[in-house]
Amino acid sequence: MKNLLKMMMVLLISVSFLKAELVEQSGEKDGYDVILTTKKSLVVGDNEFFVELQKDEKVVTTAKVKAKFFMPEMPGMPYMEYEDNAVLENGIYKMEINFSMGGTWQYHIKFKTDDGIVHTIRGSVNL
Ligand SMILES: [Cu+2]
Repeated sequence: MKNLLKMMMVLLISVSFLKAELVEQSGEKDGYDVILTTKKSLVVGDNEFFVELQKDEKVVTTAKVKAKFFMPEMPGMPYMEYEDNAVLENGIYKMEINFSMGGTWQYHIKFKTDDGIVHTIRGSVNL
């Protein structure tokens, strides 16, 4: 009986590991490589997102980065959005985004570079 319980625990744990899906997306805009990641799978509530910016394979740490995550209006649900300005930590821009529900959230990540130009990259995540 004890062994069965142990086996079920192991199964449960491995299933939850399989379900843990980290965000890892990359895109390119105006010669900049943008890498969006999370260290945990997305949840309803607060989530940390990390953005790495590179140009010509060099890390760019002088940009102003912000993100907007939003979900269009649906039957019984108004348009929702959440924005945050990133904070630079060890060469990586960090943001905290609160998701009020599961589903597909679209995002716009804007980064303003030294030349004053604002670049926008678009995508979506699921939770
Ligand atoms: Cu919704």
